[in-house]
Amino acid sequence: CAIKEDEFYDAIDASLDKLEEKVDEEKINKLVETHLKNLEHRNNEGHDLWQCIAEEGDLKVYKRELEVDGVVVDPLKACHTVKGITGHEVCHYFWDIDVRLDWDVTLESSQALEWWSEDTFISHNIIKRVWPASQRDAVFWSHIRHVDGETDEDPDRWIVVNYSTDSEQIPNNKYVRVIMNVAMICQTIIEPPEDGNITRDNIKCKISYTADVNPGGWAPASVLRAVYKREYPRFLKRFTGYNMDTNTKTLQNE
Ligand code: 6CM
Repeated sequence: CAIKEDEFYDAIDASLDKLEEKVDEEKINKLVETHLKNLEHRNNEGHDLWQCIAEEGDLKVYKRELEVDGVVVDPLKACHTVKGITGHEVCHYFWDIDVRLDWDVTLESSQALEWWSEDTFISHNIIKRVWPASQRDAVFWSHIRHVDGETDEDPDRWIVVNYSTDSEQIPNNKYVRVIMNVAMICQTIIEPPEDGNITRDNIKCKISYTADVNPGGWAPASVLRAVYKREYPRFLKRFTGYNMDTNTKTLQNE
C-alpha cells in the first residue's frame, strides 16, 4: 500500500543520509590526521625543496613550484610565531565565519550555507576578481578541532581544515571554482614566570599554515604567482595582527 511504500523510501533516504554523514566524518578525520602527521615532516623537511618567498621577523612563507596540466598549483606553507595569543584564539579567528571578512581581504563575500555540526560548516566564498582573469569562487567546509599533544610533555594543538566540497545550493557555473585543501595548526607555548602567574607576556603561539590550491580554469602563471607572493604574507601578517587587536585581556581557557 502507498503508506508502506512511503515509509520504505523514507527509510532508504534516512540510511543514505546516515551513510553520507559517516563518509563526511571519516573524510574529516582522515584529513585532520594527515595534516597533523605531515606537520612534523614539513617542519623537518629540507628547506632546499622549498623556495622562501617572504621572511619578516618570525614569519616565513615558502612555496614549491608545481604545475598540473598547465595550471599553477604551487603548494604553499608558512610558519610564524606570535607573542601574546593562544593557539585556540588564532584557530578560532581563522575558523569563525563572522570575522572572516575582517582579515581575509582577498574575499568579496563569505556566506555560511549549512552547519554539519557545531564545529563544521560549509560556506560559499566569492573571491575578488584579479584582472585579467575571471572571477573565482570556492565552496568548502571548515572544521575546527582541539587535539592533545603527542605525549604529556608536548603542547596540545588546535587545527582548522578548510576543504573544498560541492553544494547543490551553489551550482558551479557562475564563477571559476577554486579547489583547495588548507590547514592551520597552532600550539601555545607557555614560559611560566617564577611567580607562577601566567599572563599574555608568558605565552606565544606557533602557527603552521599550508595551502594546496588549484585556481581552476585559466590564469596566467606569472600573474598568479605574483598574486600569491603578495597576498599570502599579507594575509598572515594581517590575520595575526587582527588576532592581536581583538583578543581579550584575559586568557581564554585552553
Ligand atoms: O586561507 C585563507 N583564507 C581562508 C578563509 O577565507 C580560506 C581561503 C579561501 C580561498 C583561497 C583562494 C586562494 C586564491 C585564489 C586564486 C585567485 C586566482 C586569481 C587569478 C589571478 C590571475 O582557506 C587565506 C587565503 C589567502 C590567499 C592569498
